[in-house]
Amino acid sequence: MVDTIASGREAIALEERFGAHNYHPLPVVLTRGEGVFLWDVEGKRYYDFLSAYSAVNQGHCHPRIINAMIHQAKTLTLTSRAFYNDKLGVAEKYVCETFGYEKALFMNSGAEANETAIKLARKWGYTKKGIADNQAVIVAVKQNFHGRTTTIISASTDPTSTAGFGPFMPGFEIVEYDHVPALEKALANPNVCGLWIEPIQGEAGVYVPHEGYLKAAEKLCRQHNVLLMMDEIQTGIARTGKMLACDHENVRPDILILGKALSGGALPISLVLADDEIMLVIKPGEHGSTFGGNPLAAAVVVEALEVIKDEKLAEQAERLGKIFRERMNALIKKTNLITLVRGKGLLNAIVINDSPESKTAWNLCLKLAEYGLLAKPTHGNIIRLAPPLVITEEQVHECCDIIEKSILTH
Ligand code: IF1
Repeated sequence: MVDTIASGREAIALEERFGAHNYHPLPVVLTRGEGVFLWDVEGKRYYDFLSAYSAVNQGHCHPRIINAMIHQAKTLTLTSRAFYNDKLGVAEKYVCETFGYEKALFMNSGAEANETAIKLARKWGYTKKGIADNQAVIVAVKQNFHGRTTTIISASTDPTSTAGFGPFMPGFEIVEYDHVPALEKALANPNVCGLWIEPIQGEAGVYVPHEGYLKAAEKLCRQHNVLLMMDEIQTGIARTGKMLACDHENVRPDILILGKALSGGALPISLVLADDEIMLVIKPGEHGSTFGGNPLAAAVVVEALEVIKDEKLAEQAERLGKIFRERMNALIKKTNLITLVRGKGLLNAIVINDSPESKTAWNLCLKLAEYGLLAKPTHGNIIRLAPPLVITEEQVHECCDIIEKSILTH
């Protein structure tokens, strides 16, 4: 077993000395999670208001998910796709029926699922839409976040994601998000095979587009024979108050991209869903990954989604999200430190009334941690507030009290 550390300070020192410095974590060293709670090595309990960026929607270490994982882990964890196994087909059927698609392709990280979607859209563009070889264009939007691989950041407009990592992959056109005329223009290009968007931009600071934007995007995609590639990795799996954020506008993506809470945080699972006309453009041996669709992930994903359904976590997120935003809007009236709260379901963020370069949001998160609530700023002055969906109404109020106390004593 891995050595246990003597103190939080030692854990931080070990990461400083032996780990890449690719993150700037809050100075909290966690050792246990259960439901909405996390405990640090000194035994202090916190409400988790990040949920590992919406990967633990079902709550930390959900017993049903962990038991399914333990059972399968003792039986068979990995066969590779060189052979069949008795779990993958069952999971593929389950997710196709859950989300209403004909075919499923399991990968591991969200970035890999987005890379898969890019390859599907391009190959569909060449073989079905008749785009000339290597001329396919995918339209993406400003302030997107789809992952960290070099092809994905080729479509990024965020210098912290792109600086120093060029040269970049061609074949992406970037337009304004939440701007229908920009789509009308860009999608008219006959070389466009896909429109690649998030239904709510998480990393951009929980930016919710105007009502009707997603529906307009879907309509324009149909009109111009362009595939709607929807990245629901952070917004999906009940987080915004529906199973998918697209469900708020009854939009059906041509390519649905999922990750994170597919496993409830137990292990990396990502998934691409599409109908035969799209998914079957990839032939045997043209795409995959060692762990993609492994039997352990197959067993876990079914149980993790069953938990979402059985515990009605989408309905819970819808109801408690409204209560949360009401409380935050009431708080805004008492302080000038917060300019607005925005979000859907239990994916929300508050915008701090200071420049993104200031330390105000960071210091506020330190104060929140002191009072027992963990959150982290995104893009300087925005704090994402997204607890596991198993939180109770009483706990939402307790957390709003903590946020209020932190703001009013700041
Ligand atoms: C980090 C951000 C959030 C995602 C969407 C794809 C991916 C993500 C909509 C890639 C991943 C994570 C990555 C993590 C922090 C977090 C994040 F701040 F990076 F942008 F949530 F907003 N599409 N988001 O949100 O999935 O490959 O990570 O499994 O990289 O710091 P992944």
